[in-house]
Amino acid sequence: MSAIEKNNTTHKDLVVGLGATGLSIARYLRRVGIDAVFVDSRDNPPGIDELRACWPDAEVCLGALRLPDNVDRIIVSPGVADNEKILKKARKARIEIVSDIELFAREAKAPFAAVTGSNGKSTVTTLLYHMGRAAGKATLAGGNLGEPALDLLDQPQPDLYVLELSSFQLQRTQSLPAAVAVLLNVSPDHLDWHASEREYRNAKYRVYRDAKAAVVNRADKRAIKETRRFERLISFGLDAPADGQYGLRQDAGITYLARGDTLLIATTDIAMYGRHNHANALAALAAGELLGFEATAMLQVLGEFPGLPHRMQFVARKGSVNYINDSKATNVAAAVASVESVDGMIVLLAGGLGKGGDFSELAAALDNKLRAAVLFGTDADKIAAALDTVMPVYFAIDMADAVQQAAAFAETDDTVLLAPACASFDQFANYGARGDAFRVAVEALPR
Ligand code: UMA
Ligand code: ADP
Repeated sequence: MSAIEKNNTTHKDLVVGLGATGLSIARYLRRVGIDAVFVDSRDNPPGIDELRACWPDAEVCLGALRLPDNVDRIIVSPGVADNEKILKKARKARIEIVSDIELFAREAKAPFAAVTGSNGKSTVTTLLYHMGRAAGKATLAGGNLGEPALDLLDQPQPDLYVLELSSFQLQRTQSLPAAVAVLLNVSPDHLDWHASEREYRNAKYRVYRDAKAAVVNRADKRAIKETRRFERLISFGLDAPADGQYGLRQDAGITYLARGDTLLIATTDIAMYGRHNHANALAALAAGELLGFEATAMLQVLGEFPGLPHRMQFVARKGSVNYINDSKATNVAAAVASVESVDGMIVLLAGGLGKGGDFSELAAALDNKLRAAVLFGTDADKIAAALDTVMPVYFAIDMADAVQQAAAFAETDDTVLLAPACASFDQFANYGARGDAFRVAVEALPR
């Protein structure tokens, strides 16, 4: 029985959103015996059938976000922006507003690592998951990665949780006593949700607030400031590392991941592709050290883990041209990292929902590297306005059209790179569906 139920039998929560998070909140409240009412602005939200199955008499209000009377606390799904009227009203009425992550942090009985950043979160979270297991610890991973955090609490208690956290989740989390907090990088994103870039950045830095140890990116001055209080702090970066820190070192023309002066693994022996993944590997090694993982176990994972699908994933070589799927490059900084990871000329496929991003940085990264750009989706024009200073751009009606045009522009040994710099929701269910459409279109090309 939960503390709330013991002390106050009339306590009622309002759950906003009936997607993956809303459902996990429903399952959690059911487990601990707290009453709740559910709202979603959609008439037919994705989780409605499952809610009815697990909580048949649940009170549900669909089609608009109305604030019912007599709710004591609001648990909000991450996709619901802070400027929604319902949340403004609740703040005025001084009703507590929390994320599922806040509830997780209050309930979790095992230590957890918290991983955030604008890009690389899923990769580092998954690396830490595999490293934890290779080091002999029962490890569970979830959060923004896919499996909602509260669902992890319904599984046998592990030695360690690894949570991927988005800025949306962090913004509504007041207490987060992570065993280790990792902030990978901060670049503008989600400016359609956050009130300002400053608010977005502040949400990211919250990851450090109550943590016991921290991993910091040496290139981020503000992050360095935010982590001054930590006694247990390790930095990572793509420069040469000082004693006890992680970075890159050269030896006899070979680049290595290194800890201080010690060479750990040649970058060519890492199974993941791309320079940004060297940064991700270094951050994971630093976090793993703070979590007590053995170096040999962590290095074995780096030699074997090929990266997640839709992140710099090699699809095929057709007609002497390489096709790479980086559909998860959903913001400008991620697409810049993909472009910088490719040697040689690129035919870029990009477009979708730009979320207020500044595409001029993409143009700068593509200078002297762009054979052609084929653009699609809602913000294709905005990207075109930035890129046509670099090369002429072309427009496609769908992914099959985009891939066919790209194949015609590409020359021997070029790379056709899907790195959209945008979210996918205008044309696809998600970035995975967009990457799958790319793969299918590439497979349909002649050999
Ligand atoms: N929505 C409505 N009306 C509502 C509630 C939601 O229209 O009343 C819309 C939202 O605007 C959004 C969509 O429904 O477009 C999904 O929102 P949600 O909060 O219900 O999302 P969940 O299904 O719970 O999934 C969320 C994360 N999604 C978001 O933050 C948008 C998932 O991350 C995460 O895996 C899941 O919780 C479990 O923790 C996905 C994501 O895109 C991968 N995250 C963003 C990113 O990585 O950039 C932050
Ligand atoms: P996230 O979960 O933060 O979206 P992912 O690990 O899924 O991060 O990677 C998403 C995309 O971000 C990749 O496909 C790549 O384009 C880019 N990326 C990954 N790691 C980094 C990094 N450390 N710095 C910059 N870009 C990165």
